Amino acid sequence: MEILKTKVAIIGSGPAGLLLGQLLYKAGIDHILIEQRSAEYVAGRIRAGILEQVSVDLLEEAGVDAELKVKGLPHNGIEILTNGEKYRVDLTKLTGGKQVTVYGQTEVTKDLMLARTQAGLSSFYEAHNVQIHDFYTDQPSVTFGYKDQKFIIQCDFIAGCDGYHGICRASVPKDKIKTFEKVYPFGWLGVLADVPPVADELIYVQSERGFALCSMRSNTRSRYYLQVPLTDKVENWSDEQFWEELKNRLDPESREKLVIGPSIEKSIAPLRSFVTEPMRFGQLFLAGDAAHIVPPTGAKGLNLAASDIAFLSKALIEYYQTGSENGLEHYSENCLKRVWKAERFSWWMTHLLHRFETETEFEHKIKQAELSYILGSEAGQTTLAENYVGLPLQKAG
Ligand code: RFL
Ligand code: PHB
Repeated sequence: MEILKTKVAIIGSGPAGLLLGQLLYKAGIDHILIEQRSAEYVAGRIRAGILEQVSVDLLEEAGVDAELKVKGLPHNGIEILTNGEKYRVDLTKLTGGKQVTVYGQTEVTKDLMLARTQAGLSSFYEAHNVQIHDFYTDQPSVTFGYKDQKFIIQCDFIAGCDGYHGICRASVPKDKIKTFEKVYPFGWLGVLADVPPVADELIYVQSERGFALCSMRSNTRSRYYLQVPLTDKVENWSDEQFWEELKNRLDPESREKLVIGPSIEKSIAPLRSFVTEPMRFGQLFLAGDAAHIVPPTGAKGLNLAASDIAFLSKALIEYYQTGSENGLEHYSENCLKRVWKAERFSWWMTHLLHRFETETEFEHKIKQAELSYILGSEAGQTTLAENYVGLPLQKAG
């Protein structure tokens, strides 16, 4: 067994783990990253597409925003289509100048992985049997297999950035953790295609046939989603069927403008709301999807991972630079305040824009009235816009 020593062991090489690694590196704090998948697999995953300003600022602070500055598309508004009518929510006007940036999670991941390679930072991809130990003591450790060798990392802290299915949250004793969950009775069928987007801005579609979303990755690459029953299988959806159904959910103008083409990726993602309390367990800190999941309707998943890392990186840097544990002690509280607000917003957008099989005609009418109120009132639109561009990071301590 080879013994390694470091300050922070980071489990998981998604956006949360990579960003934490980069920020610690910038601050001169030694760390090791352990990932169970291959680097190619991690870099190839197609997921989120919208960055809040808070996330863009953090990527700038981490020194990995060169590509983002060139290729990111600033968006000042979104459109919502309901009852055959399109409404524009002017995000920038309603929030005193804020905007969001279209830049794929795939690109964020690639930029961070490249920076890591260039800095020669220590990473173990394709690690197997990753286990964490003794995190309620001041001598936590991580064990894993890599190639034919066994490793133990002795560290001060473990950052659990290993996503919803990871081992970090699962290693916490049941009596020390509380989880909150809501599973939705439908999923999103997503298609990525090299065709120009149907419109300059994202269109969120509420229709009698179910929700749809027209998004993009660039001016030549589109990302579209359809609400589908959980029982649907991706292999039973041909490209033709996908485009046909998307057209059925759009307004005549967009239907006319839609450019279709072969899919380069197609997948179904289930929708879930999930929160873990607390997010700190001794020397183990959970961040990102390891601690919480949101349905993608509010575009918050990746952004929440980034804001957790903003709190965690600052707390660790403060600890190593001054010896103060203030940030570490308030980590859970600081994150969870923002997490619950993003959970509420994502749940509300999901509830408002999707068709639920179980909803009564009365509930359906009430939802239509709520959407009509929100879109018809500046106060209503401001609520939506403020949450969509991202709430400020507020610190408790
Ligand atoms: P990630 O990206 O899931 O990364 C976790 C990493 O940990 C690794 N791992 C382990 N490593 C070592 N040992 C173990 N035992 C391990 N177990 C797991 C995994 O291989 C992985 O590399 O979590 P992170 O960093 O917290 O980032 C969060 C975001 O990825 C996530 O919130 C968003 O992508 C969610 N999400 C979406 N969010 C949006 O805002 N808009 C979207 O359109 C959107 N689409 C999606 C999504 C998530 C999806 N998942 C999780 C299935 C579509 C999908 C399909
Ligand atoms: C995406 O482009 O993948 C995307 C955009 C906005 C969302 C969800 C996903 O709300």
